[in-house]
Amino acid sequence: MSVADHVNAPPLDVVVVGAGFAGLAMLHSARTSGMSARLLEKGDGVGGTWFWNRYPGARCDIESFDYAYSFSPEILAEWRWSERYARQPEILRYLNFVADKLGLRRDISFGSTVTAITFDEDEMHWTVELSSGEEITARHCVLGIGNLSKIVTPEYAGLDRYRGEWYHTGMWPAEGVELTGKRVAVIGTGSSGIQTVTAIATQVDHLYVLQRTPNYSMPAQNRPITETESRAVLATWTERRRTCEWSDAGTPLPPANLRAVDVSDVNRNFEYEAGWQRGGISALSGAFNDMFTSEKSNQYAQDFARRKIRETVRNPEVAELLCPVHHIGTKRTCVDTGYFEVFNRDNVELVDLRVSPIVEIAESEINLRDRTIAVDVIIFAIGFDAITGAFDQIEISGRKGERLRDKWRDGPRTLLGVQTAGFPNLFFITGPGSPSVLSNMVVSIEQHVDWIADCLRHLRANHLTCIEPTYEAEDDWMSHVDDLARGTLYPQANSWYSGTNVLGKPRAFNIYTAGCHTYRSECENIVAAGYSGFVLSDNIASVDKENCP
Ligand code: NA7
Repeated sequence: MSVADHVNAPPLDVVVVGAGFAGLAMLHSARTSGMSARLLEKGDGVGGTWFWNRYPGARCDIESFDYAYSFSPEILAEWRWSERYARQPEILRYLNFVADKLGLRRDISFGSTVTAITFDEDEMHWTVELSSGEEITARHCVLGIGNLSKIVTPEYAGLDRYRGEWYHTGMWPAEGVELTGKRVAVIGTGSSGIQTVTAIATQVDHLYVLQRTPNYSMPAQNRPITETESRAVLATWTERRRTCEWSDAGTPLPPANLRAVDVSDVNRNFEYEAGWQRGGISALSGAFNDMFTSEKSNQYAQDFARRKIRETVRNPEVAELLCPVHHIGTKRTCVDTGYFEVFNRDNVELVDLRVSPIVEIAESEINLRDRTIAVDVIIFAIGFDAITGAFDQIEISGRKGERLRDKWRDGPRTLLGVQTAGFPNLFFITGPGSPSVLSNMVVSIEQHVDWIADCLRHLRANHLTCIEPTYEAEDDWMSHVDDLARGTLYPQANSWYSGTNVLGKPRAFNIYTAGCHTYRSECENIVAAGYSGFVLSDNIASVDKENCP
């Protein structure tokens, strides 16, 4: 069937938007629950983040064994990861393998950009409008549109006159880009920039790394996975996954029991060094339990990370420029294999944009305040309008015609990150107000997919037709999320976590910071209490009456 087959047809049970990890799992779950479902995806293939982010060196910062679905024993048994941290092409192959294995493609419409989603109160369904003008209807709508899917568009004076090639890491051409022997500038030193720089340094003629803010980066300690290791991990994988689900960040790392402020310098450095050798995003944050709550603890970890940079980068001036000063972890920590070493190469030059910002881009060069850089290729690794950006790309209207973008003007409002009041039967996967990007996304995605599927089955079993949070419960939840965040160092940083990387976006830290374990308990308790904080009904009129802002 195609989209056309659903036009003027009776409403589907579920329409899902986005064919990344979230959407694929949701489609599968809806189908296995006996619901009619269709998934709409703007790209030409499955993959979401991993479909678009094909830049050189793109790699996951969660271990491959844990960055995988748990719902299919068959997939688990048949798939083999080749490296501790998988590269983008391998993750994309995995998602294609899953889509084929589960026969998902027959219910996916590719090349289908959703432009509007409108709730019809008379008919009690959602109308989903595509850029083609086609419309389909569904009783429930689930958005798996990603936390990092709307790129920050480069807006530099003169870019339209630039004659060279330019690319954004988040929209990298599928056919790849030939960079051999070229003069290349990478703008941005977040995860995407750091991975790109490391991957292309040996290939290009000259590489300019244009840095505005230096970032902390932990060594991946990446390595191939042998068949023997795979078998050993798979033998106890179910327990490992359960550990992830009830952990702080959705990974199998044992919880740290000590505070950095309570141990001697020798012991502290011993723990940091052990973490460094273990590698990965929690190399330092996993060593003690107070890095995100204590200035002093955070300072210890910062000092250790800066010392590593100074030990690695031979030119002391360059090393100082690469040393970050913000609280470690409050901007997304990067993971690398040889990033700082790149700056010991003769063909790599670090350019400090704080000293000399970009003034404009000319026909064949970038004009900085103090100098000009002639380049053949510019790579913008300048990030995403995260968390809420993807929502803004769709005109979403709920009860009484209220627009989501109006409701969320000062920041998103949800209960649990799965629903927002006034928008019945509309669900979000890893939405704002949930642990989302502070956790292993696949574990958090599966939790939400299970929660939503259970909820839909509950509605069906009880002959109910709609669910939405109460405004009161939503306010309480967002205050709770805010209180938790204020107890940490996170909100102090300028980053995509709090929206400060996008001009004009309200500063708001809407990520649940108390960990996956606590969040999971909160979700379970709400269900056990009969979906407390939600209005469940068999008619919209009673929802209208009961739930007012
Ligand atoms: P990030 O982490 O938001 O990094 C973007 C980088 O680009 C960061 O260094 C920014 O500096 C820099 N930036 C942004 N705008 C500009 C302009 N106008 N001029 C110069 N430099 C700029 O995005 P990524 O794509 O690297 O990573 C996103 C997530 O994807 C990552 O955390 C992983 O979870 C996967 P700033 O810090 O704002 O000074």
